[in-house]
Amino acid sequence: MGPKVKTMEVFPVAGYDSMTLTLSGCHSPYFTRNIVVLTDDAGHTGIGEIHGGEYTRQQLESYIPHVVGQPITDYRRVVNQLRHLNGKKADDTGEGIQGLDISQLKYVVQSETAVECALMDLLGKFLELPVAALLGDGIQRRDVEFLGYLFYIEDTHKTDLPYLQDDDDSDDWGKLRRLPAMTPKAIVKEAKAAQNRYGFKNFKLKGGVLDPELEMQTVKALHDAFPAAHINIDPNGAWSEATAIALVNKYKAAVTYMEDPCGPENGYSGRETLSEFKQATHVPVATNMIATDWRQFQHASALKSVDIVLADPHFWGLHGSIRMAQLLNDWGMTWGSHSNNHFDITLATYAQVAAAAPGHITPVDTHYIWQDGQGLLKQSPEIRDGHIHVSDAPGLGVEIDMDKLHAANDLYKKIDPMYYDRDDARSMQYLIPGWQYDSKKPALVR
Ligand code: GKR
Ligand code: MG
Repeated sequence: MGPKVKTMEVFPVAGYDSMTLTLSGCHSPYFTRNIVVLTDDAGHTGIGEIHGGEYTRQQLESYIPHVVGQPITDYRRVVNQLRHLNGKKADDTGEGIQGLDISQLKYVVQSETAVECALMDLLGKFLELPVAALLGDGIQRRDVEFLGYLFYIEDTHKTDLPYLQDDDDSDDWGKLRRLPAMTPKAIVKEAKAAQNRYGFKNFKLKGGVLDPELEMQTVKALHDAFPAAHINIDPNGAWSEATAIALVNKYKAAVTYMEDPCGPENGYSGRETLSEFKQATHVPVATNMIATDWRQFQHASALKSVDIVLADPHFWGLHGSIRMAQLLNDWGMTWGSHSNNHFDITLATYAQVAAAAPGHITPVDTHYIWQDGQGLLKQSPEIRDGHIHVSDAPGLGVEIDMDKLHAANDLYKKIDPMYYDRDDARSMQYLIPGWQYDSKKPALVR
């Protein structure tokens, strides 16, 4: 039967963030995550990371009696049982996970995937194989490309919130990532600093913040500065279909693909408007909004609404994400992964899952560059030349640093509980009093 799980612990943790902007508002000074740590009777430790917040922490804690004592080799049965304890997605409006209404995010997160990850880490250590070798048809690539994820950044001095400043003056990236960046020029500078540190070849700009024309001017400035780079902008469905078509046709030379350029409007679903967008522009579409489960995916593919499905393992599970990658590859479509703020355990997980995704994949999203320096591992995976190398090291290929984990857990206990669940309206209201989320209005257009 192999080793059995001896202990399971759940650590809510916090880290610092920049004042980055999205359709949902402004990132808070802190972000939170939940970390699962398992030990087995073979003496190994397995880890998994998932979104923060008390709702998810409580779900994870309720899993403990169903995990402790179970054989790690039978982990699929264990995870399947947890999945059924969760029941149905509570927010299923049919439009997908993310109208970027952050209050709903907790219902989207599949907390059992943190346990799946930790169990696979243990199994990999037992079998002396990387997690990627245990997924799908095994390792498909050793070097996984990540994209440079750029954000507009607001001036923290407009608030009295405890945003971190001056935490890293080792290079331009360390300095710039905490400073305001609201113009095409400033975003190009941000991209250059990120490229210098991480070697990114390709970039994504988070949109849904300024007037769409201004955001496309930023995309053009990025294209002019990095003519060989693939550039993608993601307004999270905020633009009208007509705006998205007009702007993408105007700036077509600058974009390689668009991520959720438009969404539901006037009685048409996001799957319908994106299908029309594709017909009108012939520009590929990526999504983490309209194909977020298999039933939505079936409709999205029938309508030919998407080309790239960003199947984040936190939402699909590690095996679920690879099941999607295999199907997309067989159908001539493309796999990628969405991300939220995360620590380095998630970074290692993305690298393992992407290493097992067959065929051509799109560079993986990561927010990690905004958190770099706050790792929970003895050694964080390194992004070099825009890639993470997946070695033969077993499991996730990394080891938890318990001192760092306890420090991040202490920070969680120290911060105001109002930060436990993500609320991007709070900081935004310093910029625009009374600001409220509107899925059809860029955050600074009111
Ligand atoms: O972290 O603010 C953010 C992102 O906007 C995130 O919430 C999105 O879910 O990055 C994500 C996306 O690609 O839509
Ligand atoms: Mg997206």
